[in-house]
Amino acid sequence: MRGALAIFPMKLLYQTHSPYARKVLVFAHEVGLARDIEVVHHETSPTRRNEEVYAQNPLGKVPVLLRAGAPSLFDSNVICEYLDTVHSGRRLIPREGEPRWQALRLQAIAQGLAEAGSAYRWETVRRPAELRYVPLRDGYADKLSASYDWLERNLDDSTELNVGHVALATALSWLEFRELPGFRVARGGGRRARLTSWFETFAARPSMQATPLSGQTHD
Ligand SMILES: N[C@@H](CCC(=O)N[C@@H](CS)C(=O)NCC(=O)O)C(=O)O
Repeated sequence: MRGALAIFPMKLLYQTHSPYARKVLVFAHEVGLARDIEVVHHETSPTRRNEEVYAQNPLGKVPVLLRAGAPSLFDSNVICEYLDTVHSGRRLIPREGEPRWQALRLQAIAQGLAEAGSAYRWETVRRPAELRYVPLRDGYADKLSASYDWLERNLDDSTELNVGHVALATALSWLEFRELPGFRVARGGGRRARLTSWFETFAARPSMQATPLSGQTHD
């Protein structure tokens, strides 16, 4: 099953409540590499330095992939790119043509959802109350809502599974886990039935069931 370039064993600096770290682990499950990766939980926050993570990633963020005898890899996009080269199954990051651009665009939206959700959390629960800025919170809520609407219109549920789907499912799952403005119901009150149905189908996959979110942020 393994490609010639694989460097085993691999260790993943992970966080049980990170959408980005879970994206990598779900990806690993989907391509059959999960058993080759040791997963190590780390708490990270820009207000609480984690030296072990900083030693591998100067941004101080997880996920980071450690490979025997090779440099560490980050961020989640790069790690997924790497993992996709070390299995011999169907590539989840199409190598060329429109399927590639569609998969990467979906991944970009998913990353943006997680980023907007995280920024919203700073303006609602993470920053001390006196430092929160309501217009910024509302601006991030707009990004979430507009992106959910876009996905409801544009998500092509007939496309073969790709990295964009993995990124989207893990981002949506995390947004619900953190009780952020939700994707199931639009601002006008109508249900985003297509996105919801797609998510529920994906969330039932063994890769998602094997990687539940848990834990609190430590700032
Ligand atoms: N673009 C990065 C984002 C990673 C990220 O923001 N990770 C969070 C955990 S959810 C983190 O470690 N944050 C600590 C910090 O910002 O200092 C990726 O896709 O991997």
